[in-house]
Amino acid sequence: MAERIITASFGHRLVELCDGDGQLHHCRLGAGVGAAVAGDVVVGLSGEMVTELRKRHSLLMRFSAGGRPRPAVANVEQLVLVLAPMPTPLPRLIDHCLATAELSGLTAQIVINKCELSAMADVEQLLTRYRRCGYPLLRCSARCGDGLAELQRLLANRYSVLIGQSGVGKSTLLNYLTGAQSNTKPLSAKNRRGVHTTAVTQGHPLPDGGWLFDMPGIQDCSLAHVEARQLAQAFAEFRPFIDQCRFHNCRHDQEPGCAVVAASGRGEISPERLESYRQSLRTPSLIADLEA
Ligand SMILES: Nc1nc2c(ncn2[C@@H]2O[C@H](COP(=O)(O)OP(=O)(O)OP(=O)(O)O)[C@@H](O)[C@H]2O)c(=O)[nH]1
Ligand SMILES: [Mg+2]
Ligand SMILES: [Zn+2]
Repeated sequence: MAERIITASFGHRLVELCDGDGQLHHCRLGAGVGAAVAGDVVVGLSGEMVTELRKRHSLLMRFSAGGRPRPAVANVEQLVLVLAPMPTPLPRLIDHCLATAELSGLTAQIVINKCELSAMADVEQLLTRYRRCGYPLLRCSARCGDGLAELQRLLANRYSVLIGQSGVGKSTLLNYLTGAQSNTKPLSAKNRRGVHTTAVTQGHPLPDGGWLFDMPGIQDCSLAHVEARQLAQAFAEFRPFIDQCRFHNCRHDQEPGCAVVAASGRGEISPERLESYRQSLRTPSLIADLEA
């Protein structure tokens, strides 16, 4: 029998479960069961009560502003960061999402949607920055179909989660890939930003095997809870240099003998990524930072 997977968690210990036959049920969590998130696998079920969850092999955390990190999606292996030329990408938010993947032990793939728009020319430089960090990049357009077959191949038989700014087209891609009918909405006419259409993380089976989870657009967030050393490790291209710093507890800021700063001076680490790391360490609210 196929696995029984929690497709969404609604609070008040209410979850939606997809049974082995693809049918959806609303269930409650039994008293002995801890918090459940989308992607959890149910191994014990008594009527409409979940009595046991399988041990998770991965857990994507959500690092919201001003709070403790909270679990967001279980058992996914790859994080698909969706960008678009419109709404304008926010590099600090991209760095936040990539670091979140690294901290949660997931591989990250960047997908740039809406590639048919002429505004693509404005984001090429930014894309080069992330390619240099080693992140694979796929261009696609849910509107005109470019790159969608490749995206399908990338997701086939795997458990993946879509993450990114509101309005980049996560749910539009999900609908195409899974045949779901999730709500999608145009950008606000006033400020050309997304309008936060998707409200809860929701999983959908892919037609040829695997699952795809659609997350609400990232709102405010912060990595200020993460210890400096751990956060530096989450900036993938810093890793080869971290152990070469003079001080073991180097924060890669003003310390003498910092190998990360030296690598940035040689052009091996982008100054924007280094600055983003430093800001992530201290800011309790990314949005407050961006609006300051
Ligand atoms: N031009 C263009 N528009 C697209 C493309 N893909 C999606 N859109 C549009 O972008 C808008 C936002 O799409 P959504 O799928 O709702 O975006 P989302 O990322 O799920 O947004 P949230 O749920 O708010 O996080 C909609 O009007 C889509 O029709 C594309 O490839 N090209
Ligand atoms: Mg959505
Ligand atoms: Zn250093």
